[in-house]
Amino acid sequence: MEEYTRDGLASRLGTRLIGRHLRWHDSLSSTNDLARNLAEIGVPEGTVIVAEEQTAGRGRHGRPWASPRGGIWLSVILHPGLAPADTPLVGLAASTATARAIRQTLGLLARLKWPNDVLIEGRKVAGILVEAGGDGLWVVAGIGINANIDQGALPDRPAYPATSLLAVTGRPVDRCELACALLRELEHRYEEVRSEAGRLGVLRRWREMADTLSRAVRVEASGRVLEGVATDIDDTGALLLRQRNGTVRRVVAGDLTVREV
Ligand code: BT5
Repeated sequence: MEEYTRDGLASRLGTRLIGRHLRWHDSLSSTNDLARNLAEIGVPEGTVIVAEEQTAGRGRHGRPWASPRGGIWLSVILHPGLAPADTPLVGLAASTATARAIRQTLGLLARLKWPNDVLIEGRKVAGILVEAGGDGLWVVAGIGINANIDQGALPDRPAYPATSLLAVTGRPVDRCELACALLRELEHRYEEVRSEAGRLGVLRRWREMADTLSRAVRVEASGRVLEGVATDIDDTGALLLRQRNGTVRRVVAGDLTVREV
């Protein structure tokens, strides 16, 4: 097993953009916080910030993200040049890359829950936090994977059942190999996001791994609860929800749970 260190990762990576500049920290409040500051001062696109632990890891809407030692907690600075409405595609690219990297390195059937969660056996193993700024110049993609984390160190009552790769496989995973696969996958998916034709590829791959399409779901969006069948995502990554009265509603952001019917 390759050591999970800056040098270990840098020597194996072989990417052209993502991770060419790597910053490694033992402990940070949040890799997204540092990434945002660095994006503002104009560090090169593709810079990756890794932390062994986060003391104030964040989910969406400022929710806490448990980030003890043993996980993969990293943020990538990107300059996608997308219209604001298309920014969610970066999240789809990042979650697709995460699930594909888990499949490639561990052979586990990772699946996707809209918008950006990665599930194994219906439990959340990874989450993505995408933040944009600089008047649309930069986007930070924060990726958290519960790699070598004991089940007991995960939140007690998460919004969605949580798991870790250690809990699923019963043995520590090679974080260096997994992070390497993740950044390589992200490089490919990010290239796709930046071209019209490529975007269709990102959407297609996301759909192929989607756990939540064609299912009865509940979505909490802007303080409202919507129910229906998740029929598809559109070309900006918004969820299309067919409601009981037959109308299809487009949901740009929200929290989805599958309803047991
Ligand atoms: C997310 O938010 O899933 C985005 C998580 C992004 C984390 C990465 S780590 C690197 C970078 N730096 C950061 O500070 N963040 C990013 P959301 O969908 O809002 O889910 C948050 C909810 O998941 C919380 O309210 C908890 O219920 C639950 N949760 C907290 N920690 C978890 C964990 N480690 N695994 C699974 N669920 C967790």
